[in-house]
Amino acid sequence: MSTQTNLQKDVLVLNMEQQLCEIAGDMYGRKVEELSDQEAYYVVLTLARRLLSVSNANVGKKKVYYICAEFLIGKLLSNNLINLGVYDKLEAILERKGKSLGAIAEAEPEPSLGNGGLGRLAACFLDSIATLGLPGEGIGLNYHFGLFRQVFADKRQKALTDDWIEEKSWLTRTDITFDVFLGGKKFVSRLYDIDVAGYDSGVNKLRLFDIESVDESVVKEGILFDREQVAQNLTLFLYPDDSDEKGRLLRIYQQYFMVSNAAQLILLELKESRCDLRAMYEYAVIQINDTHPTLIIPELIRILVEEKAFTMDEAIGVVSRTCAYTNHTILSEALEKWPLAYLEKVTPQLVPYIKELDKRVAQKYADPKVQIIDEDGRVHMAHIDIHYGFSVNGVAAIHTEILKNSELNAFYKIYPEKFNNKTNGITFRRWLFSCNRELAGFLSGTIGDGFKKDAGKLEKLLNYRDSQAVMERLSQIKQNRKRELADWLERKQGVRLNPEAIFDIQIKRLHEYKRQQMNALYIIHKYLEIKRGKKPARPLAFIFGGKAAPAYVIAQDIIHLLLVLQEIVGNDPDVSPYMTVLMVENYNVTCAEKLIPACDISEQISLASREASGTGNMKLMLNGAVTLGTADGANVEIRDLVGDDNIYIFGQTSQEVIDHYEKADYVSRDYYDKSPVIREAVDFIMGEQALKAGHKENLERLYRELLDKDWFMTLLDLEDYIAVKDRALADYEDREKWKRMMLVNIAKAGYFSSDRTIAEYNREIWKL
Ligand code: 26Q
Repeated sequence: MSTQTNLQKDVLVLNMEQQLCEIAGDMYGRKVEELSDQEAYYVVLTLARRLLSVSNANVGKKKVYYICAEFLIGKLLSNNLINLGVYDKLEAILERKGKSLGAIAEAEPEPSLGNGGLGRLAACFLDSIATLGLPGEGIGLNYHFGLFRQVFADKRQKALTDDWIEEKSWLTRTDITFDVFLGGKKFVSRLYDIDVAGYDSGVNKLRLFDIESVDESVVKEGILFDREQVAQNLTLFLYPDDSDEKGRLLRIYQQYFMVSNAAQLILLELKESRCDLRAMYEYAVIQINDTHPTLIIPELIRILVEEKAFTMDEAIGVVSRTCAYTNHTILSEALEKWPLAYLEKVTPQLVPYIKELDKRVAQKYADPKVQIIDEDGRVHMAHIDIHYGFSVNGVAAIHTEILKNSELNAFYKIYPEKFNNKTNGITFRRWLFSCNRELAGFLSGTIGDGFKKDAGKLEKLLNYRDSQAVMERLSQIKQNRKRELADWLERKQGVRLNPEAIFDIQIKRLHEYKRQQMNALYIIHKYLEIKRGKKPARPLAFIFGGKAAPAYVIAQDIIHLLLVLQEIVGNDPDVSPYMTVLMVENYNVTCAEKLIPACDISEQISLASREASGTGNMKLMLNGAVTLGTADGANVEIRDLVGDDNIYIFGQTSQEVIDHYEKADYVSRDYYDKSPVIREAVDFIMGEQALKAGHKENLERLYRELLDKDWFMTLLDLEDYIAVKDRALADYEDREKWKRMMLVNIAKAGYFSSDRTIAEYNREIWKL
């Protein structure tokens, strides 16, 4: 905690320069000034690890175990230095030696141990748990290859392996090993720890389990590998959200491996703190993220019954008071249902317990919607969490309402007291202090440092809503980030963006419900307008970033369309002075840190009711972007905070969408037939120009999908989207108005600090 003194750390910080030189000497036999950025990175890493190792741990009677299959932590160096309170000092020391800390930090390989929102949220939460001084740790898996590296070849996504682990890294190999039984065979795990520094606070741990027998050479081409050899491939890969059947069986192996280790670690720690297991819930709370760690429930029950002499009733009672579940998605296809036969194969030891849990539910409730095992013999993981946990939360207000009133309504009727909302948040340390130091510095200078510990204080900025000088500075800072982004993209991808253009950015995983395809249709519409002579007031830059699960065919097709548009627009001299389309390759946390501060218009255009929350929307708002979005997920709360004048909301409401699904009355072809604007844009996909630039196979499939199915209702909102987006672009020309909108968005972003979210989890669920 900040109030605790820590002499050892203070001394280290005082002698930081000397330490740095000593480490450089020991590692390379050279002076710091003579090191490459890469070498300097390892030196600074070593120094930071030393500082972490002498920092105080956050301890207390009760601890939260945040179990998650993904922790998308991103590069850690800058963030750790900021949280340790030494960034500025170290930057100055290095500068005197002719080195740039920013450039050194770039040398770190990014640990991409997550697919997207859920994994990044887990990383933000660890930062806030540590910052608030709460005892807690993350538990997950040490994937040798993070999410695949995306490259574009022939205007298609290619997936390559992402090996991020180097000899010197943030991982600490521990002596803790456990036996895990998979498919009846014994495997030995090992625990690796990563220190997580709180901002001006103590340190917690992220605990990642691994297996020693993993063999990276089983990877053949791209990310293909032999899936039969469990021992060699158990923690080899993070699975892309949405995989094929074989991949899925391996997912269960991974999930049980994670959960078995987690259960053993928790019980070990409880033993060390001499807790009475019958009061386990007074010492531990387990937060289950999505259904991936659900098997921890039957696993703990099994251990208590078989090894700790609990009766079944006692075990179920204690575990149910310890576990809480967070739902991160309402797409029914994403709610895990595993065939019992799979579980028999991977974890036969759990099957009797799952059957017992099922039997108890069946005895009490007749409704087939709430059963654990359905008539097809599939185990509904979320149902285990809801029946046998004490809390069920959604991740944004509207999402929780949809869970209560529609998706999980049958459960809400049984357990209204379990349901609660915890609107997501983001750590301002990474998403403001680190990625936009100039903005953070300017804010400190204007409204004081208070917002750094209490994000709500950002509202003080509203006092300056009529200050020309403040708004001018905000706009200059945005311009600086746009220039930096343009330079970086030119180096990275050889495409030059005009920093004077409006930067319209959509960055997130590719998914039909997120509707990148709707943005693409807008771009086609704009392109054709310009061709007909209707020039925009200022150049437009449409920037995308995101990966598509390799098995998700339509998502691949959408990437293809975007790359085709990038080429058509880029090669057309009539249009290229007025607009650019750019799909950033291999979008990851590092890219996000450069794109977000440079954004003018934040695209949050999911089909209403489908995006649980979104967190990119919060990061973009915090950095002064204005949201163009549907009334979905946290966009709704953004609107409530900034007011209708400071956001662009369009499209049908979540209730209207839910009604369409219920009545099955949405027919995309009707919209196509009715509207010449829609028809023209959709037809462009199969027009001569597109077919010449792209592949018929991809384009035709996407075209047919839009016309014959369009499950996520792209055409439903397209006309409204075009109208509102055009209005936003026109408003941008009213520079005063726009700058004030930027200011209001920044000022109101405080609510989305993950410190607020975590304080709520703690107050209402964890009670640490
Ligand atoms: C499941 C089975 C097999 C393979 C992969 C998966 C899998 C993996 C990852 C399913 C889902 C995910 C990730 C989900 C996710 O990121 N959800 C997002 O969570 C964010 C944090 O709460 C929300 O802001 C987003 O709205 C939500 O989409």
